Amino acid sequence: MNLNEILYSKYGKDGSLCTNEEIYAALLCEVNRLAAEKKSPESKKKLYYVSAEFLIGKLLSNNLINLALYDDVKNQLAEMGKNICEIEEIENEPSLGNGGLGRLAACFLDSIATLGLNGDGIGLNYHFGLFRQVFKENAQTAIPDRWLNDDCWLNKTDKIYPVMFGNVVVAARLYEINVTGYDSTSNKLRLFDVEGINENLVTSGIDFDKTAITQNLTLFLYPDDSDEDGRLLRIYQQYFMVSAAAQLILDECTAKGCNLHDLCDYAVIQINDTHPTMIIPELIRLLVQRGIDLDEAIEIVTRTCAYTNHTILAEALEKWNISQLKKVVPQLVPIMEILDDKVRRKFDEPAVHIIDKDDRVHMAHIDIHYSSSVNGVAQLHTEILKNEELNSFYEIYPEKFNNKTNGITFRRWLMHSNPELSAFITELIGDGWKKDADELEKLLDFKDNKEVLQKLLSIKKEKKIQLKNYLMEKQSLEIDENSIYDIQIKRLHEYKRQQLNALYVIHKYLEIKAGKLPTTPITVIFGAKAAPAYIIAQDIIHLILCLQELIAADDDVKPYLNVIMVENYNVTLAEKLIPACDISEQISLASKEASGTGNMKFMLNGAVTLGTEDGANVEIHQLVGDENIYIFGDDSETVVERYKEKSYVSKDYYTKNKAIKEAVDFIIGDEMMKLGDKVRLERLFKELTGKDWFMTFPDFDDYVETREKAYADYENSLEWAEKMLVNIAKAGYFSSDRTIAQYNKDIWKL
Ligand code: 26V
Repeated sequence: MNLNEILYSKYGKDGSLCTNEEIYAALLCEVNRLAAEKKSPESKKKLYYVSAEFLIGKLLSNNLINLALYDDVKNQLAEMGKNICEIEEIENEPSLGNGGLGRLAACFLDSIATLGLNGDGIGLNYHFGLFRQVFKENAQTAIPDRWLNDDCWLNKTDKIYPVMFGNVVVAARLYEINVTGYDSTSNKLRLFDVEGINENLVTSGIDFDKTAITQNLTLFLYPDDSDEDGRLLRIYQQYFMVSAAAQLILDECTAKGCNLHDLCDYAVIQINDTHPTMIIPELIRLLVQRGIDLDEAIEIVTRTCAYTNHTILAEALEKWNISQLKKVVPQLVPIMEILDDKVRRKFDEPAVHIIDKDDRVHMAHIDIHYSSSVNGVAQLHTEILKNEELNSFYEIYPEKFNNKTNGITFRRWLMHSNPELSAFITELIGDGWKKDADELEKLLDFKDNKEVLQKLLSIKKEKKIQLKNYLMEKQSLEIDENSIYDIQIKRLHEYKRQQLNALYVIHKYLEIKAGKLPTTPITVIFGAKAAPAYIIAQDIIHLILCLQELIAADDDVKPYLNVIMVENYNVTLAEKLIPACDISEQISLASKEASGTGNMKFMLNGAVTLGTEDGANVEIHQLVGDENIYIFGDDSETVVERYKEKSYVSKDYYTKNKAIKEAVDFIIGDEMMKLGDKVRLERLFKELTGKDWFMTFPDFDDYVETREKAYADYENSLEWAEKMLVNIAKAGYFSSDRTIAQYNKDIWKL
C-alpha cells in the first residue's frame, strides 16, 4: 500500500499535511476495499453465529494486522511524522456488546476467518449501543454511545427483509462488516437495522419512547426492562433479529441448491445464549410456510441448530410470559405450544417442560430440546450444567452435552495490544506461535534465564508507563508506575464480587492508617459498567468512587494505596489495561462465573491470577500449577451445597469476624458518609450484613491472606517474572483458534 499516493489522490496534498481524521478516513476506505477483495471460504455448509452482541472493538489496527499491513502502514505514517496510535484514536469503538458473551463472539469471528471456515455472524446494529458511562458526583450516569458516523466499517447492502409483528411490518435492512482472518480468508458480520429508525426518540439520557417499535428496535442494546414496555421491547428486538436472520439463511441455502429438507447439510446455526432462541420456532414456521410437514420441519431445525449456554444465574435465564409473546409474536405462540406439547407427551417432569405452570416460556428449554448440541463454556461450567442446573435435561440427552472452553484471539490480545511482548516472544521462539499458539510453551526453556526474565519485567514496566500516560491524558487519573497494578475489569455484578475487592481496599486503608505500610505501593484499578436498573451494582460503583476520592485526599495513605475506577470501561481501555497488569483479579463466587475470558487475556500478557476455583480459572490453575497462581476461597461444591442447605447467614460472619466488621462498618462510617450518598451506602451495608447472596464474607479472610501472599511474592522480582513467563507460556490453550477448531470438529463439521 502506498499511503502517500492514496492521500494525494484523495485530498490533493501530501500525507504530512493531512489531518489525523483525513488519514483515518483514507485508511478505512482502503483497508475496507482490501478486506472485501479477500477470498471468502467456500463450502457447501456454512455456519451462522447468531448473537445479540458482537463486542468487536476498533477495527483499523486489527484489520491491518490480519492483512499483514500493520508494520508497513506504521512505518509510512512515521515517515509522515505521524504515530499510528494517534490515527487509531480517531476511530469510534462500535458499541455492540455488553461483556464477555459479546467479546467472545468477536474473538470467534476472528478465529473462524483465520481458520478459513465459512461462517458469518448475525446480529443487530444498535445505534446507541449499550450506553456510555459518565461519572458524576461519585455515581454512574448513562448517556447514549453514538458510535456510527460516515467513516465506519459498516457497509450498507440493498437486502431488506420484512419482519412481521402480528399485522405490523418492520423492514430489516442488512449491513455488513468485513471480518478479515489473520493471513487467511474473510467472512462477514451481518447486522440488521430498522429501516425507519428514529434517533430523535431519545429524550434525556438514555430514555426513549419504548412503544414506538417501528422506529426504536435498534436504538439500544438491552434497553431497561424494569417495566412492561421494556420487556416487550426486548422480545421485539429478539424477534426482529432472528426473523431477518432466518430469512437470510433460508435465502442463502436455497440459492446454493438446498431443497430445505436437507437444510442441515447447508447451514449450522449457533445460538449464542438464549437471546436468539426464537430462531427455532421462526425457522419451523417458515419451513411449514414453504410446504414442509410440521414434524419434519421440527426435525430439520433441531438438526440445524446448536445452543451455547453462558450462565447459570437464574435471573439471566430468559423466560417470557405467553401473554407477552402473544402481543409481540402471535404467529410463534402456536408453534411454541406444539413444541411444549411434544415434550409433555414424552416427559412428565415439569422441570423440562417449555411452558411452566405460570404460563412462562423457558427459552433455554426450547434450545435444549430442539438443538442437536448444548455446550457450556468451561470444564467446570459444563459439569455444573450436567450435574446440577440442567441435570434433568442431561439425563434425557447425554449425547447433546459437550464442553467448549472459551478462548481469545491472540491477534488482538497480544499482537495488537502488546507489540513489545509479541516481538520479544518472536525473538525467543520464532513466530510460529502466531498460527499455532501451543508453541508458546517453548518459552518454558527460558524459565531460568535471568536476562529473559529481566526483559519481561522491563516490558511490563514499559506497558505500565504507557497506561499511566494514557489514563492521565484521557481521564486525568494519576497512577504510579512503580506500584503494583492490581486490576479488576468486567461487568459490574454482585457474583463477580467487586464488593469483595472494595472490602479489601477498606481493610488495607485501615491497616495503613494504623501504621502497617505495604512494602511496594499498590494501585487498585476497577473498570465496570452496571446495568442502569441494577441498584446494588450502582451502589458498589458509588462505594468504589467514594473510596477513590477519600484515599486521594489522604496524605497518610496516598503514597501506599491508590484506588481508581476508569470511566466507560470498554475494549479499547481493556487493550491498554491488560498488558500493564501485575495481578489479575478473578474473584467470582465459585460456580457462578461460567468461564471468564479476561482471565485468559491477563495471563497471556504476563499477569498472575488471584482468583477462586471458578470458570476457566480452574483450567488456568491446572495448566500453570500451584506456584504460578493465587487461589483462595470455597470451591464450587461447598458453595452449591451451602445454597442447597440455605445455611449461610452473613450476619454471623459480620458479628464474629473483627476484620469483616471493621471493613463493612466503614461503609457507613463518618468518613464515607461525609463524601457519599447516605441512601446508597446504607443500602449496600444492609445488603451485605442482611443477605450477602454471593457470599463475600466466607471468602474474606482467605482473600486477604492470599492477596498479601501475592504482594509479598512480588517483592522477589525474578521469581515473580518466572511466574509471568509460565503464565504466558501456558496461555496457548486459550487461543480461540483452539476453541473454534473444537466447535468445528464436534458441532459444525464444516
Ligand atoms: C442475560 C441478560 C438477561 C437480562 C438482560 C441483559 C442480559 C444480558 C446478557 C445475558 C446473558 C449473560 C451471559 C453472559 O454474558 N455470560 C458470560 O459469557 C462469557 C462468555 O462465555 C463468560 O466468559 C462469562 O463467564 C459469562 O458470565
